[in-house]
Amino acid sequence: MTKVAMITGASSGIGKACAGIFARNGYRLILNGRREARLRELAAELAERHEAESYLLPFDVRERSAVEEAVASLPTEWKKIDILLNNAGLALGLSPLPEGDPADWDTMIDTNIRGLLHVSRAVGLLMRRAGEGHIIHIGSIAGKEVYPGGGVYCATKHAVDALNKAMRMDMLPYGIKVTAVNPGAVETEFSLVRFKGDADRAKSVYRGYTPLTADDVAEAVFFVANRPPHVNIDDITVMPAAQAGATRFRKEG
Ligand code: NDP
Ligand code: 8X3
Repeated sequence: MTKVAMITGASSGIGKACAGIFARNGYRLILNGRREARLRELAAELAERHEAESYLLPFDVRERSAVEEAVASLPTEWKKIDILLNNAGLALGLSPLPEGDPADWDTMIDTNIRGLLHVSRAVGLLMRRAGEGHIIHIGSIAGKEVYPGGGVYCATKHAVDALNKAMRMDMLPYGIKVTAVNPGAVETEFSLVRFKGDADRAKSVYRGYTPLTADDVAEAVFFVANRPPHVNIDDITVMPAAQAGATRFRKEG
C-alpha cells in the first residue's frame, strides 16, 4: 500500500509545493484548504504529472466539528495516514500591538494554534490506533524570534514551537514522530494575505535579496519525512542565505 500524506493548506505556497514533492515520490495525498476549486486543480495536475492519487478534504481548520467530521468521513483506505503536514496558517497585519486589529489576532490564533490542534487531535487519534505516523509542523523563524509589529503572529508560531516539543512527548509511547520545519522568508501568497491584497507592499518584502521558494521548504519537509524509522528530526530552521535572523537581511540596491 502506498503511503498517505495529508497536507493542510495545500491550495497555495508551501503546502502546494509539498503536495508536488510527495506526489512525485509516489505518495497518495489528502489535500486540505478552504478553496476547493484550487484543490481540484492541484489534484488534476498531480494526477497528470505524477499519476498521483488525491483525496480532497476541504475544510476550515478553525472549525473543530468540521475537522472532526471531515477526518471521520475518510474512506477506510485513506484512514491510515502516514504523514500529517500541519501547514495551514497565516499572518494578518504588521501593526504595533496597540494599533492591531483584534479580529486579525483572533484569526491568527484560531488558525495557527487552534486549527493546528484540531487537525492534530483528529489525525493523531488515527495514527495512535495505527501505532505509527509522523506529524510535521510548519513553524517559522517567527517561532524562534520576535519582531516589531509581528507580536501576535510570532506568539502563534512560538506556540507551534511549544506544541511541537510537547506533542513529541505525548506521542512517544505510540511510535509517532513529531517534527517542526521553521522557514525564514519564503515568497508565496503569505505577504499578500498579511497585507490584505496590497500586492506592491507584499512584493516589497522580497525585494533586494533572494528569498526561499516554496519548493526549497518542500525539499526540507520531504527530507525530514523520509528518515529511517529509528531517526527523528526534532526541529530544523531553513533560511535564505541572505537572511540571518527574523529581521536581519543582506539586501542589494
Ligand atoms: P500561503 O498564503 O501561500 O498559503 C497558506 C495556506 O494556508 C493556503 O493554502 C490557505 O488555503 C491555507 N489556510 C489558511 N487559513 C486556513 C484555514 N482556516 N483552513 C484551512 N486552510 C487554511 O502561505 P505559505 O505557503 O507561505 O504559508 C504556509 C505556512 O508557512 C503558514 O503556516 C505560514 O505561517 C508558514 N510560514 C510561511 C513563511 C513565509 O515567509 N511565507 C515563513 C515561515 C512560515 P485556503 O486559503 O484555501 O484555505
Ligand atoms: C513567516 C516569516 O519573518 O515574515 O513566518 O514572520 S516572517
